[in-house]
Amino acid sequence: MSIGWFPGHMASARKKAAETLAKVDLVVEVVDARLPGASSNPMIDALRRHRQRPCLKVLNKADLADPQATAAWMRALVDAAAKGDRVKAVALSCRKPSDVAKLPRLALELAPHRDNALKPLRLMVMGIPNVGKSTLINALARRRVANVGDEPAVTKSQQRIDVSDQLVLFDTPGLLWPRIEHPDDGLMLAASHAVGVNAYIDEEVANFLGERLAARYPSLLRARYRFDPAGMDGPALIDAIAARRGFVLKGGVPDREKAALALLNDYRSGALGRISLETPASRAAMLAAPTAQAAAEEVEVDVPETDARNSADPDC
Ligand SMILES: Nc1nc2c(ncn2[C@@H]2O[C@H](COP(=O)(O)OP(=O)(O)OP(=O)(O)O)[C@@H](O)[C@H]2O)c(=O)[nH]1
Ligand SMILES: [Mg+2]
Repeated sequence: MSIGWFPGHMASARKKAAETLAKVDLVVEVVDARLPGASSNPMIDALRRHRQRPCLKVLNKADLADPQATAAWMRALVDAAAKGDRVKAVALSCRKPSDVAKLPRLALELAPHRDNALKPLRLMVMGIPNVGKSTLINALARRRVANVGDEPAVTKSQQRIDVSDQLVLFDTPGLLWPRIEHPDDGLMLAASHAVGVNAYIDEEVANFLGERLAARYPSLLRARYRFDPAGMDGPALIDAIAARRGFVLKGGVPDREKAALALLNDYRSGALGRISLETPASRAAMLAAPTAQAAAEEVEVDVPETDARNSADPDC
């Protein structure tokens, strides 16, 4: 299953963001610390590179992520920054004011010419949906200036907030991109509630999530649901959750839909514990493996090449 979600308001938001980029000093790209690779939007990267704007990457919701995985991501991002990419990274939780307080100083390091009242630092907060952009804006402004909510696409239009003489912020609508290349990226994004609910089927996303959790975090599953997930694939895990929770339809059939939603909600809210869906190593392995579509295209290309070889002069 390939998940995609690029509704009309995102196309307009992309256009508006491209215009506003000309008027800001840097992009604060908020990503989800539980999936920093999958939640990094290549379209945002292309927009800010086009305008040659530096980027402060915020791995937000670090309170929900596996601290070891976050440390590995930070090492990888620091290495990338050392290659002169004008990108800095920080892992934090917008729910912790002391974490957010570090941000303006880090941003100033990327735009040192904007450190006086005549030239306020202008930050454009961008990122995928539901990752905490507006929460970050409110925390930086220290008052409620933007709507927040635990669903994708709460912010539908861009908003400028003049926090002080020194700081101007732009809140922007969450952006995905028109074609998510790797199916696992779409599944990780949907599992983490960054995708509109009509763009995927809960059960399919929960099958993927369940399988990944059974492989990487069996003890968290055991602690939450009180059964041993060893050797279970996604569907078996969903069935076991349904049985354990008594989610049963008429005729004793497991209510897989309800169990799937319970698993998704338990992951999203942190009730299962601190979980990361990818590490730099797992991402590198995923990117190295051909996607099903690339494999299909390769087969299509191979056929005429073989034909051409067969019909060529055998002496050549
Ligand atoms: N646990 C945790 N939850 C967070 C954090 N930051 C934000 N949230 C929650 O994430 C949800 C989405 O927050 P928003 O600030 O509305 O996200 P957004 O990126 O502006 O979303 P859109 O406007 O829909 O693109 C809300 O329920 C927030 O309370 C964090 O650091 N940790
Ligand atoms: Mg928002």
